Amino acid sequence: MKVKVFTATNMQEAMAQVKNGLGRDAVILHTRRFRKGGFLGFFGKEMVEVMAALDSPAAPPISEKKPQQVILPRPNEEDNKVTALQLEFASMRRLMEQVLAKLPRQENQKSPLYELLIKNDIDPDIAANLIQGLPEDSAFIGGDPATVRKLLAERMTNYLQRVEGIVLPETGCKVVSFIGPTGVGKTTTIAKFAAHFAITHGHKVALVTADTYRISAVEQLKTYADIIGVPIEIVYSPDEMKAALYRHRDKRLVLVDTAGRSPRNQFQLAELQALLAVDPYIETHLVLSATTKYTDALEAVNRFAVCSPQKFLFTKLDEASNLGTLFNLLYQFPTTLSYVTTGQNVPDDIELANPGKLANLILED
Ligand SMILES: Nc1nc2c(ncn2[C@@H]2O[C@H](COP(=O)(O)OP(=O)(O)OP(=O)(O)O)[C@@H](O)[C@H]2O)c(=O)[nH]1
Ligand SMILES: [Mg+2]
Repeated sequence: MKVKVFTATNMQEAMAQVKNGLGRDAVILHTRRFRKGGFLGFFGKEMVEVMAALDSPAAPPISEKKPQQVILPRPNEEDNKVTALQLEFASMRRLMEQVLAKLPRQENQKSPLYELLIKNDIDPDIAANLIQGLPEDSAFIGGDPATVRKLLAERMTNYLQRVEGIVLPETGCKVVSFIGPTGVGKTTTIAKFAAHFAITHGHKVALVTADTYRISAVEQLKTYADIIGVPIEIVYSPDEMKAALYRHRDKRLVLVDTAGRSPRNQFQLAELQALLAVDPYIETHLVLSATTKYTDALEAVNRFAVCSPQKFLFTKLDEASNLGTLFNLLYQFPTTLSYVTTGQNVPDDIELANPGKLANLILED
């Protein structure tokens, strides 16, 4: 690994030096502000120091630590957040379903609807529960199998019922942050929102990025901000975050981008938690890709619970072969669903989640 220290009169200049010196894949290790010259640190010129590193290609991969104990969220969170109670409730429900599913129910295995749910990666225990009590004999309800399927779709819709997008208050500023594993589409989704609220609806919007881990990440959002014509702030610490939010208190909407975090890195998650704790009114959306395996997504939800997200946002529905992960998670965690994204195009490929439409997609052959 190549490590270098850069000094400049401001952060932009320092970042330009990092980019020139180490390239776009450089990783920022440390930043500090200090005064140069003057007397006892007074009257000196303010300078910025950035320590950055570049992984040499030959370096062996850094192995992830083994998953440690789950950090539960602060006990006094509001009801609609993924709280410790919700996590406990979800694991109790899961246990109960496992017990129920073990009871002899031969008909499950024969039911074509059960098979369809399994084919669409619905968790077997959840699938068994969903079809329980549905009329087995379609002749019983007029000889129409489509009616049984409709009943099942309605049942599934109930689990997806809690939907709310980004709702701006009558007056004042709304701050929405986006957290989630790496590469799920947080930054692209923020660009979609920025264009939607600023260009389509003419609201005053600002972007704040705390993703200073990679030079290219800052540039990615900056490019969108320039195209859309909204201001962008780059923050390196909770204090800077607080100051940036204060500076943009005249905006209707401030969108906060964060660095993609491995759900297994507790240190990174604690950093993220500290950043979002500067303002209790920040609405946090946990961004998850619909292409993620259910068990991995479940782990991400458990780990990111430390940041108390209020809403789930699912990306990459266009790439997912089915929506099993999305449904399984919302079945386990009765959390509000906000948007789904369906492609890479900014600003078009995003929509408010539609429970009925999603239930029917889940039941597609
Ligand atoms: N197919 C598809 N691709 C998407 C969607 N949303 C984002 N992407 C793509 O996913 C890739 C990663 O997107 P980013 O927005 O950079 O993801 P991120 O979560 O900000 O990534 P990190 O900041 O590295 O954690 C890009 O190639 C996006 O174009 C989507 O809905 N569908
Ligand atoms: Mg990003």
